[in-house]
Amino acid sequence: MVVAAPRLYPHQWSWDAAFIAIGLARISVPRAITEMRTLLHAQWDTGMIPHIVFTDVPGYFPGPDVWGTDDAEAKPTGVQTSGICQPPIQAIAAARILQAGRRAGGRDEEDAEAFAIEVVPKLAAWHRWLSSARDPDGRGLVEIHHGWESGMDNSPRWDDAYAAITVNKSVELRRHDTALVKDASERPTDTEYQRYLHLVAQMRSVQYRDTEIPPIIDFRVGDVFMTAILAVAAQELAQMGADVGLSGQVADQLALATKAQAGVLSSISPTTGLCRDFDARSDSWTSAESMASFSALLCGGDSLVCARQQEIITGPRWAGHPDLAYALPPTVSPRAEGFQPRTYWRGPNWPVMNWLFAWALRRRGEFALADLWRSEGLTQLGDLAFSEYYQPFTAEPLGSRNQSWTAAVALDWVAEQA
Ligand code: 9WN
Repeated sequence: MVVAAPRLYPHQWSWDAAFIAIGLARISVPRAITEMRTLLHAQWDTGMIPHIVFTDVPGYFPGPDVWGTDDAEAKPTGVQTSGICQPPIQAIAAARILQAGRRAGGRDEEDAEAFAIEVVPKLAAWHRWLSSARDPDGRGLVEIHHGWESGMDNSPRWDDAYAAITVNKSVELRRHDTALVKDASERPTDTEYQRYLHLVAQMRSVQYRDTEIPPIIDFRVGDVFMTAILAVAAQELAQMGADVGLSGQVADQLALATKAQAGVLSSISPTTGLCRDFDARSDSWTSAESMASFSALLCGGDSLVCARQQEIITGPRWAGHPDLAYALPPTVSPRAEGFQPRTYWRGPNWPVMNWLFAWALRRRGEFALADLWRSEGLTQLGDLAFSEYYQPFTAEPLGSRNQSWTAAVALDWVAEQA
């Protein structure tokens, strides 16, 4: 397996692993398969793919002792994991591995076919779990119970939900991240971490049992971006299942994709035309503007909605802002109140997000914009820092260096462009 980053993240992360496998598939089908197998080996009995699979390397907080998932009945034994999940990129990666194997032929093709047959049922179970256990109110949106599940940890998307949380008993923070990333403003604050840990403690108190979490957790938000990814991932899986003769195993995936797509479209604000998350605790749509506001561009489903979102994201409020170093969308609009160009998910540009949106645009036939973001994205990565994120005006590399998924994105783009 590949760790998410050499020092900051010395373990395997779920959606990182999928992006990493997409990059690896360009240079080594067996390595891409190993990456995915390692992750899926840690899949819980419920179908959940945990967000972290721990190595025994120390130096990350919160580690296995804080998660305490050994008490969770659904966790497989012999592996240490966190107790939450992340966006479901895995079927997209599996389909790319199959494609790469078939392109290469020979042994790679045989391995990729065998791998596809092995993972189709696992990924189908994962999607089913997201669509059922994580949609307890039947709203059509995947509900998350921690900002980390969104992958966009401290995005303004979660500000209201987090503001409503009162942490009664503060936890001792043993953070390593702020020692490794020298400028603390690039990372979330201690107050944010107190809330993060509070939610982990709540889930742990019910041994991570799916049905017992919603009634007790202080964070329940329907995540529109995760839902859009589920919609495309389920479509990819339906196709891949049919390709390897396992149509029966994926019989529900297109319906599940349609439900997720409808969930995304139901979130569109009639005033802005943008997607929104739904806060189940306050029973209201959120108003924060972020890259997730453009989730319809990932899953499509309504050409007028997509055309409007594409116009906004390429306009001066976003990727067309005149002061940007590259014409790429920052995680938050530079014109939004609270935009912070150096702080994690509150403004910087994330290469992996550029890849995801460019991939989805290409898939929906939007070649010109997909080409532009690939070419701008590759130029940005020409600094060879492979940073976790970038200051959008100066292109200064921020967060971790040699972040694995950033390198993976570069590998895929270079090969695709060739
Ligand atoms: C918590 C590994 C992960 C990414 C997330 C990113 C960051 C972790 C952290 O790093 O989150 O999961 O410790 O900050 O926000 O998207 O998967 O690269």
